[in-house]
Amino acid sequence: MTTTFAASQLASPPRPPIPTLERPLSPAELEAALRSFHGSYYVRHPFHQLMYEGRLTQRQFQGWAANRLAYQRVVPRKDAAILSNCPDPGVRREWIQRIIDHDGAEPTDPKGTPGGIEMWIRLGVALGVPREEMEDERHVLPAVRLICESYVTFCRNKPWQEACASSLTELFAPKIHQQRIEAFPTHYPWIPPEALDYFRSRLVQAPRDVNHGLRIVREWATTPERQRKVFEALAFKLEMLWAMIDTIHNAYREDAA
Ligand code: AHQ
Repeated sequence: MTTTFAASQLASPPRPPIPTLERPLSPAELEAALRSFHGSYYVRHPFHQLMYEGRLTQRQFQGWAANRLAYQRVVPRKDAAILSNCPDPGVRREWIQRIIDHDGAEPTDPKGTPGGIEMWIRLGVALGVPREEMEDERHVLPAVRLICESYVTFCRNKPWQEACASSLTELFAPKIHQQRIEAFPTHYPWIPPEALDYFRSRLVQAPRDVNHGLRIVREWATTPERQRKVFEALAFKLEMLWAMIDTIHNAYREDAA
């Protein structure tokens, strides 16, 4: 008996349902509705489950780190796109910190405080990928590059408030960073402790960034139409992250024929 798709285990969670709104939600209701999208966050993806259960191979870790650098490198570019569309100096003054967090305040020097992108490269090196092979992106898969570029295009072309809303997948990110900080020493003793530095930095930066993104969204999205756009922006980014990890998972499967 063939299994219909509907009956089969979905390869990914269903796209979060976009609420149909007869009336505007209050700011608190809007935030709660955004948080209810947690079930579509890629922390639930099989690749991340393998990671937390101690079942990833070094090769899979290396493929993940090398490909995820493409994502880390588009983050400041998408934030710059948001800044270019935002006319509010107060918002820009606060949002620009994200670019500094990723690029670093100074050109990287061995003594300086590295930015997030340099810390991610160091993560890849700690996992055994030569620095040159991280930096030249030779291992980045075409689909990963396209998926990451779609985030820049989204933030370039959408109203800046909707682009800010797409960053709110980080509502769910502290859990994913904490799980890595716990799983790596437990299951992967071969990974040096400095590999966790990036995730520790995000445990501080992500909540601060989420607080700002929520303030923007709660203030701007006061009509059913705008609230629907905010839900759609978060749903886009949830699917973008899921597509990225799907591509990495399938490219480095150990059970692939
Ligand atoms: O390292 C990450 C990061 O700097 C950001 C910025 C933020 C955004 O503006 O979209 N999202 C994000 C995320 C980072 N790390 C991801 C991970 O799994 O390590 C999670 C990701 C996110 O949840 O959007």
